[in-house]
Amino acid sequence: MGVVNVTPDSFSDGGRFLDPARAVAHGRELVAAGATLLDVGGESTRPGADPVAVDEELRRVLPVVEALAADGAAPVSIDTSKAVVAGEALRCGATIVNDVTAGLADPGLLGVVADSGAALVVMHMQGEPRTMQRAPHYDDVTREVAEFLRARLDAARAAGIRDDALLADPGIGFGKTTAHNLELLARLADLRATVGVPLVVGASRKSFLGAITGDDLPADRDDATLATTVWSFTQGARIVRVHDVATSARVARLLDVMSRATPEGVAA
Ligand code: PMM
Repeated sequence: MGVVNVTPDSFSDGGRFLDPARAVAHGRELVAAGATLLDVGGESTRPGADPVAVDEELRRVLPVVEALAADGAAPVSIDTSKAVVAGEALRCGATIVNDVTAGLADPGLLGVVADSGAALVVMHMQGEPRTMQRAPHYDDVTREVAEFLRARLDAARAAGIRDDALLADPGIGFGKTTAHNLELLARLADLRATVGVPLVVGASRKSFLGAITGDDLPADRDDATLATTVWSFTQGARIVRVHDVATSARVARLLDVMSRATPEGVAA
């Protein structure tokens, strides 16, 4: 899943693709680099970010969703917590809603997804972006994230979303310390087994990687991100959400071939 942030303030690429034409061109580059999904977002969720008004979010994302969906080269996901934005983006051709609040921020969102037959990513976050990194606390981060995701998946099913249209995401960096992020990654296979739907992992360029490697700039964290791609896929994740698609897509192909290798050659 390639990231297309149409925002002035995202942590790694804020302001680079605020112009719709540039965002569309970037999405097309990500597909050429091997993305099989595109995630378009118009509201930054970085720690401390301010909320964006619905009109502004619509103005940012709709032309980009419409153009990329019309290309038909990769399904388009809309990264939003607002039911109106989700609904309009689905009308413009998006087929997946990626909600970092798992349907909690806007009570109408799950119904909009259900009515359209779209897929839904429910993500775990402790707190809200403005304050989530102040003092995150868990007794057992993996258990608590799994319980939250299971409850939100049940809410999605109760709203009428099909089971095979559901995905879950532990929300790396969302109300979590470096230790919490590392433990979630270490126990990803357990999380996958407990949650019971395909997992999305978004570790790309996040600050916990810099805390380990010493890379202060997000754009210098792509090799660290690649390590999380390999780890996530081998631990059972289905999708990784990344900024640098080319390296993760190449590695994903290689992992797929290796996983199918037999003494007679690579199984179909
Ligand atoms: N991370 C960001 C935004 N949206 N969605 C999901 N499902 N998972 C994530 O980890 C996630 C997300 C923040 O990263 P960005 O500012 O580079 O988009």
